Amino acid sequence: MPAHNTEIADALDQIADLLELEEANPFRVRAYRNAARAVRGLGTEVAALLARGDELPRIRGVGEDLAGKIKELARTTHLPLLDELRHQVPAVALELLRLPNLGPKRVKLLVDQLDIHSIEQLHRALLDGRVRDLPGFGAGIEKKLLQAIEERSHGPARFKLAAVEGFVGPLLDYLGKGPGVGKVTVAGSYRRCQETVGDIDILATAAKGPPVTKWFTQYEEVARVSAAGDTRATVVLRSGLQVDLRIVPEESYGAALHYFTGSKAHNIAVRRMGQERGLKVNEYGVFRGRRRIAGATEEEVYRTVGLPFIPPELRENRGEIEAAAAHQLPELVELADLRGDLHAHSTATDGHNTIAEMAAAAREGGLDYIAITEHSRRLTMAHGLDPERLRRQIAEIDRFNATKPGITVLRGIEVDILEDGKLDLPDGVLGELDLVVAAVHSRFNLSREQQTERILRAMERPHFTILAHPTGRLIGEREPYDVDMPRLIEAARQRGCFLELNAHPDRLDLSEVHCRMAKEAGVLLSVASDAHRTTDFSYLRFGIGQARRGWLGPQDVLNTRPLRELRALLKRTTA
Ligand code: DGT
Ligand code: CA
Ligand code: CA
Repeated sequence: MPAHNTEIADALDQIADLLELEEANPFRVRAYRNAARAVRGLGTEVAALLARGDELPRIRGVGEDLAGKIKELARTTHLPLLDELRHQVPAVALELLRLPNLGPKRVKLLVDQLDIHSIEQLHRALLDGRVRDLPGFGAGIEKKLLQAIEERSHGPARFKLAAVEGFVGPLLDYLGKGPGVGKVTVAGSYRRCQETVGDIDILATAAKGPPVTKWFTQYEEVARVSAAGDTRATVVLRSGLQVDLRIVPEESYGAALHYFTGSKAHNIAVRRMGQERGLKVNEYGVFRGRRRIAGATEEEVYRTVGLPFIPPELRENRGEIEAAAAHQLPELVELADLRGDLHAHSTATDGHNTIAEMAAAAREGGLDYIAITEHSRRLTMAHGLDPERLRRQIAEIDRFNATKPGITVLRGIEVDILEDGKLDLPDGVLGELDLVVAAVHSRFNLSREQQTERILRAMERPHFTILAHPTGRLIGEREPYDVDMPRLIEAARQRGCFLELNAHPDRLDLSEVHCRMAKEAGVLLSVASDAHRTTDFSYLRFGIGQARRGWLGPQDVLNTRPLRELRALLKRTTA
């Protein structure tokens, strides 16, 4: 059975960790790490490439031997080397490596110096204060480890929406071919486009349930069957993702879809609306006494309780029911409304494609303009631009636009907001640009007051246009920095500048709540991909999901504007 790229990459990372624990040659360790990163970033499944008879793309630092191992992993999900290494290291080391901040070096110290043989022992050692005094540890790491161990007992982690997407499509296709299956749809938090999902909920219609649940449990990606009955089943896929399937008759489809889409809070509020009319609403239909009066479609369910259809992204009981009852639901923005993308990188800094390639991909995707916004010099790791290189890029963009490429490339920058709120490039060169996207990339741990002041000061700079990824969070990895968002929004309103809704699936930054706050203040949002390669423009769809959850309509989004209108809005900030 072929492996997914994420599985291959995890295996390569694990080999690197284990080699490092064994104090293997650092170059060998690094080769595995590089290979893992490269495989994770590939746009196509390695297994699919091999199945077509194509070769692996060339990966820097990956020689023939390692490429052979990647292929073997792709084909079989197994590698004798990995099994061998796993036997050589103590079992607890593997578990410890999964905790945050614990790499091979620290794991070795814990095992050798504190004689840790289980997570429980580590927990006790942390509580006793014995860990923080080890070299290379400290109070910060102590706190993070305690937190992680305590969170482990609160059940499995949630999955990012984008990570789940790849599993949903093939599963729906498979179920669609099941015996007697009519409709198949995904419901739950996934349908509501929540940024993370706990599990996948799938609804299928069929006259007879048992053959369908059997078909479901036989899906090749299933690792474990947790429950299988006549009309429902729960499985865990090889990725660790849980999937719940419900099978209902056609006449209950709408009611069941409504029920399993949730959210629970929305369901309860709708049920209450029904009760006020003497109706019972559940997953089988809407009933007056014992008579079913609705249930085949969601529209029907809503209509019987006196409401128009409510889009899934709004179903959180955050005022959507009241708005629907008053016929004041917002018109929600759609992917097709976007005319451009105002945050993208190229090979000049840490992107993987040239400006021409990025522009061609964006045009293919139906966009009329993109802004190239490279990092600034402070980000040396990303090879950030200094004024001289930025001016060269401006000239390059002008030459490119002069070739009439069928899309307009705007001259931008993603300039660093320095610790003191100054921007990382002088006003002179910033004034030569069409827009200045500014972002915090350092000192995430300032106090709320200091962080807010820092950003407010940056917003006051003469050419500041858009605050990129406004809270700096990485979903599941880095908490947002502490900042007074209502104050930033108010400042943006007064200043006439904009906030970004970064659509990268690891970021989705701004949150839906802050999106709605910005909308209410009249501050436009730039829904932007932060593309580092041509395929990344597809991230815009995640940004649109988040925008819809934030009640945004086309008018609330900066980059739904045609180019001419956009230029006028940008001028407000750069002139
Ligand atoms: P998740 O999986 O944690 O990301 O979030 P959901 O919303 O997908 O929740 P899940 O999978 O537990 O249940 C799917 C839907 O089923 C949920 O959105 C609403 C509905 N549901 C589940 N439990 C209840 C309940 O006790 N009452 C009501 N009214 N609805 C429920
Ligand atoms: Ca769910
Ligand atoms: Ca569920």
